[in-house]
Amino acid sequence: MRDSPNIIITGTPGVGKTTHCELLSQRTGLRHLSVNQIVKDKGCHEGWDEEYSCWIVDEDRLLDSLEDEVPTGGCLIDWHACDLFPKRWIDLVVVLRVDSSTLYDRLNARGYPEAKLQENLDAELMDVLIQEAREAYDDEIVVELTSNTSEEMEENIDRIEEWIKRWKLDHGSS
Ligand code: DAT
Repeated sequence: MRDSPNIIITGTPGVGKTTHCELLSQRTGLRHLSVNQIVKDKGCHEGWDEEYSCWIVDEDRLLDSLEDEVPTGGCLIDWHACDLFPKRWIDLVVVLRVDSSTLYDRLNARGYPEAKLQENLDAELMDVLIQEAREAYDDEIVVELTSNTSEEMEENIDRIEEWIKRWKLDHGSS
């Protein structure tokens, strides 16, 4: 039993996961778990992929290192994948979406190598993350939100904050 929900904030790199999690953490007190950071800090990987410039994640080691923290609740899980977390851990999955041109600009500004940039643009166009979320979790807990502008981000934050308050009321923990 947890008295605060666990929320996955997912989506293609560049959609705004980190920005949403930081704002939500400030507003709600939920903890921002940056999975990229955990993979790096706790060594949950099998080395560095030069072509895509990212860690090759060891999912078993990652889950082991989250096992103590996540089940107790109150986590905003920030990652570009979502289907490895056990269903019993998760109360809401937010999939952020952006237009191709916006995503291109954001990833280009990050200096992504061409192969990685193109792979992520394709993934966003082909609905990879929303499909992964719908396959892994019940439809009722999966929400798709757009994040092209700061106004949309504000609306998203308000909406998720309201959802957290309602979850706490429903679970007698507000
Ligand atoms: P992610 O964690 O999904 O990789 P991010 O939070 O680091 O993405 O955001 C990538 C960049 O885009 C960063 O410079 C902040 C900006 N950004 C994110 N969401 C935005 C939004 N809704 N409106 C405008 N800029 C946004």
